[in-house]
Amino acid sequence: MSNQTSSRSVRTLALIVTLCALMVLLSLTVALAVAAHVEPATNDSKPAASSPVAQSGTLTASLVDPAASAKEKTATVKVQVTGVKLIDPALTNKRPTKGQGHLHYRVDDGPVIATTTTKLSFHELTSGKHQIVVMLANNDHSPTGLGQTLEITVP
Ligand SMILES: [Cu+2]
Repeated sequence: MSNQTSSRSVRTLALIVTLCALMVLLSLTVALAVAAHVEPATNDSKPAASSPVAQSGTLTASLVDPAASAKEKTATVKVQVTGVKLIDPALTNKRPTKGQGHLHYRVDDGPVIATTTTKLSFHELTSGKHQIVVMLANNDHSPTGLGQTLEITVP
């Protein structure tokens, strides 16, 4: 009789452990999904990240007055885009569309700035060499393949 009771409590314990493991797994999945900015399921048949749109157009980026700006620890980037309309991705349901995109700016390993502005200044740059990457992104933030890397050396 005591054997039966202990085997029942072992089974109950195993069940509790299994339930706990499931809960941990579930919350991990949710945390990962949030971390990866996974979109809630929509009517879109294609996942956004795996459907980059090849844009036909040009992107030309240049530094405005680089020598004088560098002395002020500043870099001002001016971008010219042809063939693609710059549009706020929030207005597009993040669906990649040919002829639509926005810009990504990034200094060194800093955060990516996503914007439709074609002129952007970076201040308080540290002394030394910096890389500024400008690229045209699709509505889903995937790269279009158009982009340019600029370099600036702050004294
Ligand atoms: Cu983006």
